Amino acid sequence: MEKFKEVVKSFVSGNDIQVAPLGAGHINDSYKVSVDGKEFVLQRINHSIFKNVPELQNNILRVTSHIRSKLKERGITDIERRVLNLIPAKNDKYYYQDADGNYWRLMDYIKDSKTFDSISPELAEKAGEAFGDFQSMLADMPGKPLFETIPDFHNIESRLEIFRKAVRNDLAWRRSQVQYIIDAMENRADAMCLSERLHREGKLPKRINHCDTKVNNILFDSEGKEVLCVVDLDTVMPGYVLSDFGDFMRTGANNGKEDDTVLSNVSVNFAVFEAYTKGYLRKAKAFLTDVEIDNLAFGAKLMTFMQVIRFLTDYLDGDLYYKIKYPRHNLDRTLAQWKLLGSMETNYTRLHNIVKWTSAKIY
Ligand code: GN1
Ligand code: MG
Repeated sequence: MEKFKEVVKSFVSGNDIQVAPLGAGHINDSYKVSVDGKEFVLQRINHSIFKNVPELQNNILRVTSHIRSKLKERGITDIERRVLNLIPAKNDKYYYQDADGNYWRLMDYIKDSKTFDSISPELAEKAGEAFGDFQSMLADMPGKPLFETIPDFHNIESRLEIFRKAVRNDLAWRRSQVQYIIDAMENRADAMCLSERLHREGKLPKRINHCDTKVNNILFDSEGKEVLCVVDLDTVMPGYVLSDFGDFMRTGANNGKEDDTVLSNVSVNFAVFEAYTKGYLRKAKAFLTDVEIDNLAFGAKLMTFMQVIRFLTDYLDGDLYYKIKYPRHNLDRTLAQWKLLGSMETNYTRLHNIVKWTSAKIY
């Protein structure tokens, strides 16, 4: 507690400081803090993953400032609930480094908000609008390109390289147990590199993406009816729009959980898929190219495949990256994501048609 107080006081002054754990992220540690009654979110930034915290915080500052100015132009009145607000530390930086080398940041807590791990079609449509709007607001952000907070974060070719290295090294002696999954993923690997090939051929652009469009990175109002704000901006960086579309589908359009151990629960939720597509294209169609739209459904398969690869890599490495709750957690995550991938593959024509027909109805 004394430690937390020292950190909080490096940002704001106060007497009565309360701290409680918050959220379920796999990477950073988050806390809800109250200082003399005013509420904040305090986060310890995982700097073994985000290696350049000053650049990371600078990205978030640029992105939130740009969004704030767009919301002002639109005449939005409750801006403090619609975009994250970073609090500067007393040293005027947007982070504080403690004596142990840990990095911390503080933000205003958005009141009367909640998150979901799975959602209804009605909410999915609103979430689609929110992420479509997020990309469109950032489309004209001035200045140099955003810093890549994790280089090659959603680059499947580089993810496959890292995966193959983990297979070769077999650090945790788990390879023989999962060889059948490794083989199944290798069979798909070449087809999954389509987006990188399209980019090299000049057919698929990079735009500012959120790069972690998990359903629980959207704050809804306390009644769970309206989207308030998109959060978790650590990975906002240049990428393909199909990644953002696909990662939402991976997490939102799944009838099961990301780490479901009852695999029969896991399959594509078509109603959510269609509703999100509708909301997203309503906001985004105007700035997307035909190639981007034609590859959105591929993005759902790609991001699910990538997540199988990432969880399996971490399982092979002996659980170095993701926080785990029990020893085989990364294996359960791998199996559940593989099951979802299978469901997307079986139904791919249907998913592709949903995007095509939805897009045809939007002008
Ligand atoms: C991580 O921050 P969090 O827990 O929402 C990860 C995402 C993965 C996700 C899998 C920086 O997201 O890329 O898709 O876990 N973030 C990072 O659930 O690696
Ligand atoms: Mg994240």
